[in-house]
Amino acid sequence: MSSGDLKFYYFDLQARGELTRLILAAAGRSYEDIRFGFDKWPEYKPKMILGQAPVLELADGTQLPQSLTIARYVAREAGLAGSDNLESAKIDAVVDTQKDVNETYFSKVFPEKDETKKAEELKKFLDETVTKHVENLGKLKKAYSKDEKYFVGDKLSWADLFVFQSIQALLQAVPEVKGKFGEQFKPLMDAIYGNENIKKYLDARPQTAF
Ligand SMILES: N[C@@H](CCC(=O)N[C@@H](CS)C(=O)NCC(=O)O)C(=O)O
Repeated sequence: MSSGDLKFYYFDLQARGELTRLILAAAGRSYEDIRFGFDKWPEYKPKMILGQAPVLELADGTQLPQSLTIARYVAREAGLAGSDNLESAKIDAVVDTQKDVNETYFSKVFPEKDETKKAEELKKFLDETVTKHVENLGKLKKAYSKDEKYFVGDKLSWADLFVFQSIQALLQAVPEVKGKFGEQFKPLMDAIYGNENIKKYLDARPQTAF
């Protein structure tokens, strides 16, 4: 990726933007991190290709929407998306597996207004969805990597960063998740926190509600 200007537009939140920021940080890629509050969104919305954020804008003005499309693009450019087509597919499988769980939480549990129903959904999410998910991630990792840290092959990929970010976000939203992930992801978490570029970004990033 050239060092020409790259602009990343998103709310001043982690949410759907943080994965791309983490990939760019891991790659040591400079870019303009354009963050806005909800009050400024009416100014930005008409400038975004689909009226939504995040958007990555390339030096020639091309806009890419869709958080995972953007993340996959920057990961490919940064060499964090696998060394061949099969490795890329394995990485996508981990990403899509994690995405399913994130969507279950953010579409079923998080928006529920009724306290009783919310408690039921949360219990089901923790006991069934997360338990199964941890098992599934373990299966993928065992099949795709011999390394104790990474999901695919023996180097960091954007799948690792997605699982890392998703666990962090889930922990922030549902602290009870902590016990569910157990120790099996500790080597990955340690490797990510131990990555100098990522650590620098994590230490300096703005603190946001989610
Ligand atoms: N599938 C899209 C969803 C994008 C999306 O829903 N963005 C929200 C913020 S997280 C947004 O732009 N909301 C404001 C609006 O639609 O006006 C993605 O993953 O990027």
